[in-house]
Amino acid sequence: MAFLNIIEYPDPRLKTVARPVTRFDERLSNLVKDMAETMYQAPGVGLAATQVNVHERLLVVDISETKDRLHVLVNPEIVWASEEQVECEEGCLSVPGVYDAVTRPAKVKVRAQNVDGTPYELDCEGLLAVCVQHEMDHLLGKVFVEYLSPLKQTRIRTRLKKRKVKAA
Ligand code: K1U
Ligand code: ZN
Repeated sequence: MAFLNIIEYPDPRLKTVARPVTRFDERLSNLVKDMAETMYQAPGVGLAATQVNVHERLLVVDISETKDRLHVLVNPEIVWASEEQVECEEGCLSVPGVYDAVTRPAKVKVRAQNVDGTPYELDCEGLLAVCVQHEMDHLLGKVFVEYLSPLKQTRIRTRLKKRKVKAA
């Protein structure tokens, strides 16, 4: 297993739209293991393949404190979303140090495949619903800061540029 490099905003590769996964092979199961390890080590509660520069429809999520409830979603699709919306503070491993409120459907039902290709459905609410929607946005090339005002987006870009210069 290996830790993968997480791409940071505003890297243009984060805008890539992921293609469906078609091969459920050893390469996929190794990628899932590496993504899970990278997410736990970061630490984070979710990670989309886009963030590790793999442009395939795959994400991992684990919102448990015990880090033993990993959800692997291959080719996820939202098949139902509640009318009820919820505002939640979001963060992103690709936008380090930035947290802000985003409003999304409070509950979603997601159809996905597991690492073997077996289809299943997942009913999500609370942080799981927020996290799954956030990760699915990554697969469409969208980062949560795009829900914020243009002024906030400019400030975030400036802050991250300064952070990068300082780290160099
Ligand atoms: O980068 C990502 O997409 C992962 C992101 C998921 C997320 C968190 C909160 C709301 C929406 C989406 C993170 O994991 S950011 C880090 C974080 O929130 C966290 C880290 C350690 C423990 C608990 C939470
Ligand atoms: Zn993110």
